[in-house]
Amino acid sequence: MKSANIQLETLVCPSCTQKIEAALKNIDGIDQDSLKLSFSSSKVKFDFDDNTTSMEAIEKAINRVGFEVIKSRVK
Ligand SMILES: [Cu+2]
Repeated sequence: MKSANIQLETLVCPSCTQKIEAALKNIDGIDQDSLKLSFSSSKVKFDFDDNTTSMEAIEKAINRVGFEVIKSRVK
């Protein structure tokens, strides 16, 4: 398990977080219980299994719903 910390472009309304959350819920390999989105800081945190998915795939899923990833960190 790896833990990811993503800084998104500034989110302008709470429905943005819902869109991103919905996109991340469809990804196998993300530990859904660990998923936390902060509207006020435009950040996403979660744990994921890097044998099942990759940061690249996750970032693409975020891009697909219309948001930019500014920075991501994986530990
Ligand atoms: Cu919005």
